[in-house]
Amino acid sequence: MNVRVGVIGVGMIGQDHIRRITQVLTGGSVTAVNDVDAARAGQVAAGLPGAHIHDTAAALVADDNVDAILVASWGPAHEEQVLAAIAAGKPVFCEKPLAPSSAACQRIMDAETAAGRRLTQVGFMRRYDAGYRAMKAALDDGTLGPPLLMHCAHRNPSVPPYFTTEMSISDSAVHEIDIARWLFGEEITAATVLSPRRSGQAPDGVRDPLILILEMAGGALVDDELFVNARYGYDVRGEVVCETGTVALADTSEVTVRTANRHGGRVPVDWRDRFIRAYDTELQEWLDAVAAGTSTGPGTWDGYAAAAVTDAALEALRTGQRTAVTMPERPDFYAKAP
Ligand code: NAD
Ligand code: ISE
Repeated sequence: MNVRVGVIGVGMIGQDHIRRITQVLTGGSVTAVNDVDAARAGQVAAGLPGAHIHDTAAALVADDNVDAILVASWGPAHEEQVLAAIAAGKPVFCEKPLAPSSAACQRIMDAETAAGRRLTQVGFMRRYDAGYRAMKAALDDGTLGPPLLMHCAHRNPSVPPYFTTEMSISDSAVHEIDIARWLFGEEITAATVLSPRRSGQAPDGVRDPLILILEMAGGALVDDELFVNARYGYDVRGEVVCETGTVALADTSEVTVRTANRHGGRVPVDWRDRFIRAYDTELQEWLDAVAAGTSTGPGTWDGYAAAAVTDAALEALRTGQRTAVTMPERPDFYAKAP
């Protein structure tokens, strides 16, 4: 089956996903686009023969030539667009965050539960990265013993002008929040945010770097350095310390060059560069699942749980206090696959 995809939001990642669906992956085509920036929608559609430009996201969702929806608009627009897809009974891939608050994610969960079918996949692409997958296999294997700590770093060279201190949590740290839940197979129970000396490279009003500390249900601690104006490149690190060993993400450089008594490698330019294969695998598996009428990847519960932790971390950022995560038990409808 060829899955006809309608894309809402054709900015940086929307265009990158269109490129991979049309040029890299199999089993999908892009038949419609929508963006509040009509000129941008027109430019992108010009490169997609036969694709229809819709004035509204609702019209795109209703299009009979669209089997599935890819939402890559800004976070605050996600809720309405995902709800429209669910109401139409169409599978939807939504970029992270699923929605900016746990209350908004709860409304999506309610709608999906009422529809009786898991239709939503959230863009937590790190779960598809070869490095994180190998790390999870090493932890699940058990030979390293129980995990005690995880050290993470999330460094961006720079961020767009609209980026706020809060977005270091809601937009960036949400990836470590999801990956920690996935790696440990546990929920996060509390968050604390520390704010060290501010980098002179940070735009006015932005507190950068930050340290986020997450408490896992099983007692392990995760520390996450968020440094979104690190300048030198895009650098994502992770190491889990267990009772009898550790497992760390390897250097992503393809080669190491040695010369003149020095050695060095490449640092990725940005997230597209660092996670290119993960995005490919993520979207290929989504297309395959849509074609098969199933649902596989991180879903609405994962988007909700990440938002609940984000809510707590934002409160911790505001107050300077350790903040407990408020979250119900995982509903049966979202039970983990056996
Ligand atoms: P962007 O600003 O480059 O693009 C967003 C596009 O959405 C813009 O063209 C904008 O005009 C459009 N848009 C905004 N509101 C809209 C609405 N209501 N209806 C239709 N179009 C709308 O941003 P981006 O960097 O591409 O980010 C988009 C989303 O993808 C965000 O949720 C972001 O967090 C996520 N993202 C995920 C990753 C990842 O690693 N998984 C990386 C980058 C961005
Ligand atoms: C961006 O939205 C992403 O999701 C990237 O993966 C992340 O590294 C970056 O910090 C975010 O702004």
